[in-house]
Amino acid sequence: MAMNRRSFLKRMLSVSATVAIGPSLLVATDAEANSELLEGAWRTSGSHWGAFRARVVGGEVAEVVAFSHDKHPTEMLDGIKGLIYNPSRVRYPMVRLDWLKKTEGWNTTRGDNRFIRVTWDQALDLFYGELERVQKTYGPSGLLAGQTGWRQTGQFHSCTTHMQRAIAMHGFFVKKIGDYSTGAGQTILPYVLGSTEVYAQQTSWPLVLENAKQIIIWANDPVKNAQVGWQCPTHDVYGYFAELKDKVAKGEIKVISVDPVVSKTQNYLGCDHLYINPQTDVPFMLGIAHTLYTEDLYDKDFIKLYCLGFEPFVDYVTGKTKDKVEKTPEWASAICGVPADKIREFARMLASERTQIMFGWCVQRQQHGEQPYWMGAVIASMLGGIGLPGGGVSYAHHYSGIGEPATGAAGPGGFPRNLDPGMTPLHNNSDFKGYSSTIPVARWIEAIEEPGKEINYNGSKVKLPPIKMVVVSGNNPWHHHQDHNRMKKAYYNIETAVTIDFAWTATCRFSDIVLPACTQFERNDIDLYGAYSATGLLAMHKLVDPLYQSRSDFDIFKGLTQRFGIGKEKEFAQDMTEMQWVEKLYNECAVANKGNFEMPDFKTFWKDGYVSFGEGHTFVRHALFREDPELNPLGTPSGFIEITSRKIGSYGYEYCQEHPMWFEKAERSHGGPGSESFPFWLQSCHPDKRLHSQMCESPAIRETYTVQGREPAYINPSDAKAKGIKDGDLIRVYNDRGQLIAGAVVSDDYPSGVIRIQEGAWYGPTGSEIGAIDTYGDPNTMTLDIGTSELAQACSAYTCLVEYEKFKGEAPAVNAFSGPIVVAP
Ligand SMILES: Nc1nc2c(c(=O)[nH]1)N[C@H]1C(S)=C(S)[C@@H](COP(=O)(O)OP(=O)(O)OC[C@H]3O[C@@H](n4cnc5c(=O)[nH]c(N)nc54)[C@H](O)[C@@H]3O)O[C@H]1N2
Ligand SMILES: Nc1nc2c(c(=O)[nH]1)N[C@H]1C(S)=C(S)[C@@H](COP(=O)(O)OP(=O)(O)OC[C@H]3O[C@@H](n4cnc5c(=O)[nH]c(N)nc54)[C@H](O)[C@@H]3O)O[C@H]1N2
Ligand SMILES: [Mo]
Repeated sequence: MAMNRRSFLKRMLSVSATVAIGPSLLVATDAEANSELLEGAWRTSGSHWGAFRARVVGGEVAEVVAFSHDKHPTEMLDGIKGLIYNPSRVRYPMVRLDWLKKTEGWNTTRGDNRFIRVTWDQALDLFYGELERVQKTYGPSGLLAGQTGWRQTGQFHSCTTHMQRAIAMHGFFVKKIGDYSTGAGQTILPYVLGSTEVYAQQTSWPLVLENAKQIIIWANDPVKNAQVGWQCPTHDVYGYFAELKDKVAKGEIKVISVDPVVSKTQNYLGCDHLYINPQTDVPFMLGIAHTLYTEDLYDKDFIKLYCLGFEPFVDYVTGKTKDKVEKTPEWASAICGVPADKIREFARMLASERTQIMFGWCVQRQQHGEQPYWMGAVIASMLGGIGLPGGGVSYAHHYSGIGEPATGAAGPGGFPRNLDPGMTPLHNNSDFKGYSSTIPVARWIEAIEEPGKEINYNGSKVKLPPIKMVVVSGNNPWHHHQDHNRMKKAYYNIETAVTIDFAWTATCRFSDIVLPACTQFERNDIDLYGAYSATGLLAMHKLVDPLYQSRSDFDIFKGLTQRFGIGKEKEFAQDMTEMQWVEKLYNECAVANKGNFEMPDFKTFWKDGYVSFGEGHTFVRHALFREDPELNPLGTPSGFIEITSRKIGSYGYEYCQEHPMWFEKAERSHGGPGSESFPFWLQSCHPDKRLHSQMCESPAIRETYTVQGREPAYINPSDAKAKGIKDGDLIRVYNDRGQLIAGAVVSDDYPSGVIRIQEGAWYGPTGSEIGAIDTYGDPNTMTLDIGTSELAQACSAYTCLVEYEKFKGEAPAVNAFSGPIVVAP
């Protein structure tokens, strides 16, 4: 590729002094790769928020506009510039003062945020030294590097993959199973429907719109949640939402949102609302099942042909077994708050016409979260619509464009997470000394707290390993994990915490070594356009050079592996540069698609920034199974829908038995346990205007929703009035586990007894002491950290009660976004 000398010189001149001393190993190659992208030219990129083009002027991103193929761009694109340029950027490698000096009590001062600046070499030497020490002292069970999260998009620069491959070259480490999103769902549904369902393609929206007469949006807010995607979203699904809105207005499809709150989706569609008390979907569904059964409204043929174990379930519903209580609508009503007549009416309505039930994921991110999903499958089976277009049950229509027609094109592969054949770790010791090498993802704090404890998990025993070192990249556990004060205390047992991030999140604050990564906008990559639709491929053109002393994760881990021995960094990188990798992934994708989709050569693709795979095709979930259950069995033990699971029954668990059941929660509002002391249910739903904690740091977009600079807390007008709180006031929200300051937004969308604070708000405690008030408003300051049940051991963030009051006195300043307190060594 010929170097355009003039643009290269111009680029060099526009690079600021700090960046010029930056150590990128790949500057020459990058400049070459971008040489055709002239100063001031539009560059293309994908992201979790959608595709866009950006113009760079004078070495700075000047403008970001939505990609022309995206007809429904999210306003979160306005936050992109703020991700690159903001005071929270991690600028230099930093080491925590008390940790480095081993000051007395050094292990209890994490979170005081005092750090000293070190060079890259010093930081990587320290990181390597700690890996050595922990492997030699404790072996592989001492190191946790298995957590993953919403690292930025890009097939090559998947940062956690880089971290895990590098560490695997050093030695074995503790890994995780499951995720925070769907831990309960992905564990229970394979027993019931034969696949996780939550990450599977679902019936295409055009077929749903054509065939469904009724859609139940159950614990689900797709209009809010489809704004982001695991890979770059096309947002085509918003075209279908618009059609649905139109059909609702014309009375062609009846849509009901089953939710304690009035969601963004309900407001958008103008659909009906069925209010339900929080965490009580199972009693409501049992009441529905009771009506369908006793009024003979269920599809007996479907149950006979496609399901197993209906009778034991019916015996439970009719009160013959277990608690011997008949699950009448009256029984259900007393718990779920829906009048008994309304439950009957709802059940009759479901049975009257073809109904598509669409669950969100929130309802399984609570204690016993396995049960509502299992019950949902049972209700859908009784209705008999599974496998029909516009019928049955789905658990993913809100996620990553699922339901958009798909082209079937192969997407690009990625950088390898594991070692290549023939590679061996420096410390080839896989002896976990009887501890488990894999733990359910959300039980890691419990492991740090109580090493050696045995817990049940999905039919097996897990012995929690004695973790002494934690390495985090591409996720932010000090927002995503529950009960931060418990985390603080648990971390006293940790000897070393290393974080690699571009943003000075709370996870950096609670770490000992922090390495500055660059953002996706400071490197080249390739993205799939439409995670499930495979609509096309996007070039992710580097916009600017890595800011300050940040490096790409690829470069960071080349630097680390260099310390493992001569030539190790080459082994890590398979001796290829960033651009060679991007080109290789593209070319392999072209080979995989040969004959079906013709792709231009790499140079042309890189110049144009986009390749389209054309129109997608429609699909009906479970249609093949319905067509012939013998020829196309489900992946369950029997091949049928398992209303009763012998296998689960054989585990002998208390809170997940052989068929779905109602279990009372540890904490529940509206008269449930704990509500006398803490009457309000805290729902820490996914944020409308950011992706978890990402973009919370972006000042322009944060200003559009904060209240006096704090995270909003959405509360009910009569509750607010009773407490003398007005819209715009600061409030203190608290329970026995923690406290925070938030800004009140008083809205009729929230029922009495409910408070919403969106997850992902940056944790900014006033100090390192247990119980310090959070100045910005991270709900995980207060959430409960327990597993859903012995089956999935998944995140139960939505089982949480709190109290709140008007904030009195002078509120401490927000300290979440200003980076570390830099002290002299
Ligand atoms: N209370 C409550 N808690 C929850 C939830 C809830 O509903 N309620 N939801 C849960 C769910 S479903 C999820 S998925 C999790 C999400 O939890 P996370 O995935 O941990 O959340 P993110 O904020 O996306 O964190 C990603 C982090 O990676 C960093 N990062 C991004 N790209 C790169 C990169 O290229 N290199 C490096 N080095 N770093 C990068 C970002 O700056 C950010 O700090 O939260 C869970 N926690
Ligand atoms: N804008 C944006 N979109 C996102 C994300 C983001 O951070 N920002 N994160 C993505 C990720 S990682 C995930 S996992 C998904 C999350 O997807 P979900 O978990 O489905 O999303 P939530 O918005 O938290 O919850 C959906 C709805 O469930 C309702 N709900 C909560 N509890 C109950 C209950 O007990 N019963 C009933 N009936 N309803 C209940 C809530 O009121 C809310 O309206 O979203 C994805 N999409
Ligand atoms: Mo998630």
